[in-house]
Amino acid sequence: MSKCIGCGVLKQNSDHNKPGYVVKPENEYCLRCFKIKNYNELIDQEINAEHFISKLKELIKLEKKKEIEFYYIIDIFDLEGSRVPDIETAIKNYPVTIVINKIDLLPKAVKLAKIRRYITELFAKSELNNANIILNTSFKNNFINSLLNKIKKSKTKKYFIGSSNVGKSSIINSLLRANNLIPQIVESKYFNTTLDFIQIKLSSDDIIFDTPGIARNNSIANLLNKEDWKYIYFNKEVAQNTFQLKPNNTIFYAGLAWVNFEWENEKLNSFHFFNNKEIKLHRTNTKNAFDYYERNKKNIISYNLDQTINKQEFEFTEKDINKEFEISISGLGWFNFKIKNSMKITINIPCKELDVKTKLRKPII
Ligand SMILES: Nc1nc2c(ncn2[C@@H]2O[C@H](COP(=O)(O)OP(=O)(O)OP(=O)(O)O)[C@@H](O)[C@H]2O)c(=O)[nH]1
Ligand SMILES: [Mg+2]
Repeated sequence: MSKCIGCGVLKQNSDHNKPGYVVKPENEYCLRCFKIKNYNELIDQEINAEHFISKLKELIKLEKKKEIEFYYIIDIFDLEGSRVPDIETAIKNYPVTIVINKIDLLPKAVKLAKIRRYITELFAKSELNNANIILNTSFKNNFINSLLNKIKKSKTKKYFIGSSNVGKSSIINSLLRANNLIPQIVESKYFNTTLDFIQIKLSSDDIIFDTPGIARNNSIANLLNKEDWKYIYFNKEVAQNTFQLKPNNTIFYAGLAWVNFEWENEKLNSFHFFNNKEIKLHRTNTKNAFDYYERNKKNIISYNLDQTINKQEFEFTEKDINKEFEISISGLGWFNFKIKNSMKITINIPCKELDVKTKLRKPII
């Protein structure tokens, strides 16, 4: 039997619990893809990250160096959480284009040249310091057309790789549309939508491959019911909220996580939050934070809540005073601020096991 055109996995009709199950052999989409496409319903199918990376390494060995290129896709809303160090190491000696996707989520006023400089600086210190960098969104024709032109310039086989949900399949479907072909790959807000390599012919000599993404194990998405992943993977520009905080104030992300702020004097300080506007922010006093969480946890969107509060603390030294920084939380967005004397910021996430990725960085915007 052939492969499912939605996720790339080999079709079979003997076991409906295994990937690729089709009710009738002539169906183009497997049952799982059919359900995602038509009912937005997921049958979980984990991808083994190690298996994918070893497959990628094997493939690299087989292909001639001049004949392949990698398009490494990253989600701008989860810049750190969507990078995959093992992939970066595997492809570093090949031509690589880093595609910073979902830039439609950034505030319209942001200058793209500034974002490009930021990303260039970020990767200059990495193994991919020779890569091309392009900014992209799957939803805007001008970006997709310029990506299409770039792809058509060389006749190499192009592999779209990266972690799950960065938008690999969405970009390829948009490229198909821009080339007057029919989009066919399944896209969704769930991790591991694409299950195997899918070969796509944009023309007889423009061949691209969609590949399975590696699930983001460090994203706060993992604390939510799958139906609630719309809070993490969304299509509207991020909201910007500024709070004038006093020391010992706390900001809640809809009860999903909260951030405590402390510093030395009683002066107010500004904190600018960038997040999905569907996740409401709430200010309270730190001494009331746990009570607030206890009172509200029934009404909030996470399911894996725990009495154990995972805390990540950020403290700053004197040399950083008055410098601007920001902290990103994988899946939630980021907030920026100016460092003050004895400032301490604590991120609280109610979970025992999940290690949500947070990062102190220079402000991106
Ligand atoms: N805002 C925004 N969302 C996007 C963009 N591209 C894709 N998405 C959304 O991101 C989610 C994942 O998209 P997919 O195309 O399925 O991602 P993928 O990288 O193929 O994921 P896997 O197959 O699991 O590896 C979906 O909810 C898409 O609608 C984009 O440019 N901007
Ligand atoms: Mg995909």
